[in-house]
Amino acid sequence: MRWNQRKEGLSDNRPLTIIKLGGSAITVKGSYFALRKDALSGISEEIKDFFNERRMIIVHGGGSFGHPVAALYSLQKGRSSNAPSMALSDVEDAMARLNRSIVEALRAVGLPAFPVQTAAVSRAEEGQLQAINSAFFSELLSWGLLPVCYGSLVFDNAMGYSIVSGDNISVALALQLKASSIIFISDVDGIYDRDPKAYPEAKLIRVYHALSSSLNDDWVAGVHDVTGGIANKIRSVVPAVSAGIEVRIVNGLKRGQVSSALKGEDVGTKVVA
Ligand code: ATP
Ligand code: IP8
Repeated sequence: MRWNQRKEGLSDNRPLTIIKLGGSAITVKGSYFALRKDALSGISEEIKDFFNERRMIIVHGGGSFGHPVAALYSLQKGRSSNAPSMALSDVEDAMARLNRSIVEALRAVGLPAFPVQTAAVSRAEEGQLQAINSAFFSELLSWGLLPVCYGSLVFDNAMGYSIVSGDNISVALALQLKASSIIFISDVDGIYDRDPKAYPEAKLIRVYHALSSSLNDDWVAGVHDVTGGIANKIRSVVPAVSAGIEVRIVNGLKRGQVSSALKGEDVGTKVVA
């Protein structure tokens, strides 16, 4: 059997948007296994309104499901963490549970969500995503499905395994499948000049120049975050904005922001090269 699949299905020229459902928006980070059900339902409703006019792939983060488990065993260090095999099972189980809740929320509003186990379709090298079977996602899209994958433990040619962020998976899929846009949904309005939670006077940056702005060391990852938080998000989008893909970061806790981003309106932070 070859991976390069099918000839059947719909031919579809609608633009493709990758939506990264941030763990900060759909779970309570800093807690354990705490889902924000209302936010998830609201975002699902907003996504539904645009499903006819564009193709979409959902990628979600770890939030209070994957991150605390990965952090407990230092799974981001790969085999040098000496973690028991049960820890690898635990982190996949945590992410699969979150994935199920998201798939249920999307299906509840009538969206044909289709879960994809990231580890089964991807490979890493030194902690970086090295390959992802984008042809599989294409095939799902051609059947009118809404693929839902996630940041995950991925088997790694150098480290044995590592943790790959949903941010990096979003960008890799966007580049390979020639997406027109990526929308990152988090729990704040976009990129600020400093962490808005720690500094209430922080200013929102409406247009962030990813190539010329220097990353601030204060933009630390939150408790339990093993993939580098907002700083990794900014680093990971550089290849996407350089390729002309529209990238926006919006607040999933404010109703209407996801819709605005899907309409192409000026909301949150636009990241440019
Ligand atoms: P996950 O990795 O679980 O999917 P996420 O993608 O939603 O999470 P985080 O990696 O947690 O997002 O990054 C968002 C968080 O980054 C916000 O909750 C915010 O408090 C924090 N943060 C720190 N510095 C900044 C900054 N300069 N601008 C915006 N947010 C910042
Ligand atoms: O939250 C990490 O993905 P992210 C997923 O998108 C795990 O960085 C397993 C912690």
